[in-house]
Formats: sequence, C-alpha cells, structure tokens
Amino acid sequence: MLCEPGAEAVGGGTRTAPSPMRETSRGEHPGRQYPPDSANQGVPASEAEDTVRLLGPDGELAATGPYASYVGHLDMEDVRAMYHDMVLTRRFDQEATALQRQGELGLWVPSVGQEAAQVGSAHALRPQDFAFPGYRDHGVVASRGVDLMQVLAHTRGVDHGGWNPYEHNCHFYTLVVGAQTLHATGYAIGVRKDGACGTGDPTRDEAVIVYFGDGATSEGDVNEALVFAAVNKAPLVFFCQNNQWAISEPVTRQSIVPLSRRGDGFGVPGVRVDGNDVLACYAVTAAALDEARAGHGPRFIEAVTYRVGPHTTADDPARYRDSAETDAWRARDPIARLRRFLERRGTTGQDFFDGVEREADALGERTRRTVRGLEAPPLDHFFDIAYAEPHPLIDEERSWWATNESSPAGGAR
Ligand SMILES: Cc1ncc(C[n+]2csc(CCOP(=O)(O)OP(=O)(O)O)c2C)c(N)n1
Ligand SMILES: [Mg+2]
Repeated sequence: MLCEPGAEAVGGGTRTAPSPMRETSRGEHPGRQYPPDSANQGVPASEAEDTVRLLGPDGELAATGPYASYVGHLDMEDVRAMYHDMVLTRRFDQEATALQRQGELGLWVPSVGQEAAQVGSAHALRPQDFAFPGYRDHGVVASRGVDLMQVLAHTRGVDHGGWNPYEHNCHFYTLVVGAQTLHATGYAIGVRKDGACGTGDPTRDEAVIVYFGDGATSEGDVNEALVFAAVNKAPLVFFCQNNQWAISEPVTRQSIVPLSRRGDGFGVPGVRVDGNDVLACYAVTAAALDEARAGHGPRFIEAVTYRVGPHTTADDPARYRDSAETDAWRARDPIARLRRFLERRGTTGQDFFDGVEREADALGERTRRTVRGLEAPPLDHFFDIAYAEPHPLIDEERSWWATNESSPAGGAR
C-alpha cells in the first residue's frame, strides 16, 4: 500500500470515486452504517464495526474499505512526517505541563493521547485551507507550521492570541467552548461567497476545518453552526474529538447515539473514525475536505479518542474516573501504534527514531528556555491591538487602567 518515496504508490496515487462521504440521492452516504447503538452500551466506540480504522493495534495496515484509497498516494516519508509531528507535540505538551507545575505558565491544557486525531486530520489539509482549533489542539497548530512557542505566550498570559492566523491559515485558540464553530462557519460561508470552492480545480479550491470536543456538541453554538453551515453549503469540516470527557462529564451525558450522527438532522453527513489511528484520521478528513472543496457542503467527523491526562492542570481526574479506564486507553497509544507500523514495514531505520528523539529533546529545552524568557508586554499593547483604528471606548478603558495602575493601592494587573 504505502511505499518509499519514488516507488509507485498503490492505487496509482489516485483516489477512488465516488468519495465515501458523497451523499446519495437519498441523502445518505456509503460510509455511514449505523449498527444498533454501540457508542454508549458497553462496546468501546473505537472498536465498533462502523468505526473507520486502517491501522490495527499491532500496526498492521488494512488495505480495504472505502477509505483505504485515501492513503494510497502517501509515501513512507509522509507517514514519518506524521510520526515526527506526533512525537514532538507530545514532548512539547509534557514540557509545558511541567512548566505549569513550576509556576511558569498560568494554565496548561494537555493533549496527550489525541495526537493521531490532531496530526492525522491536519496533515490532510492543503496550504490554502483554513483551520480553527479549540484550546487543546497543539498537534493541529504544529502541523500547520505554527511555532509551538507562540502557544506558550498565550498560556503564560502575555499575549491574547499567540500568532497571526493568516501566516499559516490557522486561527488561534478559542477557549469559549464551541464558539469557534460559528467563527469557522462564517469564514467558510465567506469562502463560498468568494467563489473559492467548487470551481473544479482542487489545487485552488479551499476548505475549512473546525475542531471541538464531545462536550461542545451540546452547546447551542455548535448546533447553530451546523444549521448555518448546512443551509449555506459552507465548505466546512466539523472535526469532533470525542475524548470521552468534558471535564468531569462523560460522553454518555452528551448523547445516547454516536456523535457522528449529530449532523444527521441538519443534513450534514457524518462518519466515525478511530481517533488513535493517524492514517484513518488522515483518510476520513481527506475525504471530507474533498467534498467540502468540491462545493458539496459541510461534513462531520467524530474521532473516537481519549484524554489521557487531566482536563487542564487545574483538574484532578482521579476524582471522577477510574484509573483502569485510563490504563486501557494508554494501551491504545496512537504514537506506539504508528511506530509499530513503521517498524513492521522495515524501511524506517533506528536512525530515524533516534533523530526524532534528539529533536524532541531540543524542543523540550527550547520550550523551557522560551517560557522563562517571555516577558509581559506594556499594558498599552493590548489597547493598541484591540481594533485596527482608534476607538473611543478603548481610549476610555486605556485611561481607566492607566489611572488604576498608578493608584496608591498598587493597581490592577
Ligand atoms: C461556553 C463555555 N462554557 C463552559 C466552559 C468551561 N469549560 C471549559 S472546557 C469545558 C469542557 C469541554 O469539553 P469538550 O467539548 O469535550 O472538550 P475537551 O475539553 O474534552 O477537549 C468546559 C465546560 C467554557 N470554557 N465555555
Ligand atoms: Mg471532551
């Protein structure tokens, strides 16, 4: 199936038609088969029959099924790039967690366990596509080329955003649960109005992807976004990482059917994927983005994964979940699974794995050094960047803060 660079890619490097996420005349699509609900009745959703999986737990690649052709054009260099991004994201995450514990960051939101969902889906994006992450999506922004050090400025509280969204076609983090789905919908409707999708030229057509969690699916914002995206045929992929928990609320409190069906009533086709299988995440996202770019409207993906760490560094998951559950998911580690695949293939030498480790060590060192060197900007900076043009209310607030800052009580910070 996958081959070394220069060797022939299986499937001739092309994708089969029709897309598994193409709607039929009855408004259905072949990738959607719902068995009697297995999401919340004892069968782990990642093991359910209708969950798309290409990499088995032992790293064996299944070359069949409607999504297999979506990885047919990848070569092993592409897969090694995904492994690289997953390992570096995890190391960054671990360093940032430690730095928060040392008081260097205000808060940290770990992504451990979700690297395959984030990196696999983000690698399916083209440069012209636009991503709207949530607040846990370090693997997404790293894959888009954002320097992870810019995430730290945000969590150290010295910057409101972190980076310029247009530099990498990647919006900054949104902490208001689900709000980014509305931002993404508006952006995607704009793409459609600009005639930048559905032109028939896949090298130019644009799509948008938005990331959110299982808990967010219960938010009004997400449901409103689905309405607007559907009726406006927005070129948007809703990528839901079902990591089983919304802080202390289990996914069983969000839905009694698989979340991949959340789009049904809105006319948005959905698919469920093993979120710990980076190749399956790549494949289903590539299929959904193709549909969006072609002007066929939004698609919904539920990536079944697990939040191995706490919700944030302010949370203690031992108070609400069983450690046996976490252990079971640790055994499904997405990085170990991909490594088994690379090792089975036999064409990736120890040199590669050692090189990635060395890069991870260097990133860890850079993370520690960068955080400690991040200084708070002068307060005026935040007023300067609020609007492009001067604004009377901002001026009023600026002078209030200036007075307050210099007050005898020491002022607010
Ligand atoms: C509108 C809103 N309500 C509540 C919160 C507090 N809050 C932050 S994260 C979170 C849980 C979100 O869970 P989920 O959507 O599953 O995403 P995850 O954190 O698991 O990635 C909540 C309730 C918030 N930030 N915004
Ligand atoms: Mg969640």
